[in-house]
Amino acid sequence: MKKPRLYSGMQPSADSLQIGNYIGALLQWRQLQTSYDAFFSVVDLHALTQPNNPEELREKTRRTAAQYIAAGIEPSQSTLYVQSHVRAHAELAWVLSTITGYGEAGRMTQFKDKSARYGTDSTSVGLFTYPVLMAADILLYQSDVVPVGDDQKQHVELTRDLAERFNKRFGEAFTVPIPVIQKDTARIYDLQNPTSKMSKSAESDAGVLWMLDDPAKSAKKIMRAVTDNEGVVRFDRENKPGVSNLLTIYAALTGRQIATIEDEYAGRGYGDFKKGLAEVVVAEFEPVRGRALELLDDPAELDRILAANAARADAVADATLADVYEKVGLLRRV
Ligand code: ATP
Ligand code: LTN
Repeated sequence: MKKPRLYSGMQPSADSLQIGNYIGALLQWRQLQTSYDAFFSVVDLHALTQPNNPEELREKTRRTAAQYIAAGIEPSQSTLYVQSHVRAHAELAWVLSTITGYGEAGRMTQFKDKSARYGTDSTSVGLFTYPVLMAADILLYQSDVVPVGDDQKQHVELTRDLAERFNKRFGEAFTVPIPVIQKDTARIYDLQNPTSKMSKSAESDAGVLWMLDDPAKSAKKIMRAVTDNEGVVRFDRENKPGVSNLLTIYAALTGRQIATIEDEYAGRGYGDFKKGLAEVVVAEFEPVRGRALELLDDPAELDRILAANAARADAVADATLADVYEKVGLLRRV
């Protein structure tokens, strides 16, 4: 039986991924890749919507791909590739943009937030059409499911609308995808500011646990994480966001229940608890970091893996694009 298709991706917006990307995305991806025909991309075209140093963007793209593999995405099993290597993304995005309403795109909250923050003159058209490119990513591969964070749900809803609209107007070309929203328990917060989401592009890195950081540095950040004065290791997101966040990380990495961890640390202080967590994090990240650095030591080999996977992606994407071009009435080049 054919496996259902799965599509997801991350922007190469930092040298290292952070533990939220690992727990909230990569751990799920790793698990899902066995039951789905999975496509995972490093969405470098999307990353162009932010200012970048060209050499650094290239490096971040390689590093992000290496971390996917190091975290257990198998490039022989899943199709792990760089978005810009597959020309069809930009081409389908153009066609989809012609059936996207101006107002419809303007209602995307991510765009509204960013344009409100920076002003329309500092907000590019690329940022405006970002969700259309994302729709192209997903639809090119006839994806059935798209695991994403809550913030991307609206973009997948737009993708569904565009797929249905196109199918109705021009004939069946696309599978209508279903968003799979990450569980709340997979959401990780900043260690210094435990009510905001941990993020690769956080302003300060004091509260961010990087996958590629020196383990001693990560341990130190955990020891310095913001907690509270109660001194009891207890999950209470509302009143104890710091401790609750540390418990979430602990539980996600060990597969243990939060209640079991609370019991283990009953009557012991935060120092002990943090030390325990630091050991867990370091033990989890050490092999991942080692493997990622090893891959990055041989960029030519990594580039070969990415090229082979891009060829696989090309085959699927080109078939969809050819069908779309035919359906909308573009003259075929003979
Ligand atoms: P940026 O700051 O560049 O937006 P980010 O670290 O917030 O980056 P994204 O690239 O937006 O991460 O997201 C990649 C994947 O990681 C998504 O599936 C997203 O839901 C997940 N993710 C990101 N941050 C967290 C977090 N703090 N907790 C859980 N999942 C997260
Ligand atoms: N916008 C997403 C990244 C992304 C994506 C996709 C996710 C681009 N294309 C296709 C799933 C499917 C983000 O910022 N996390």
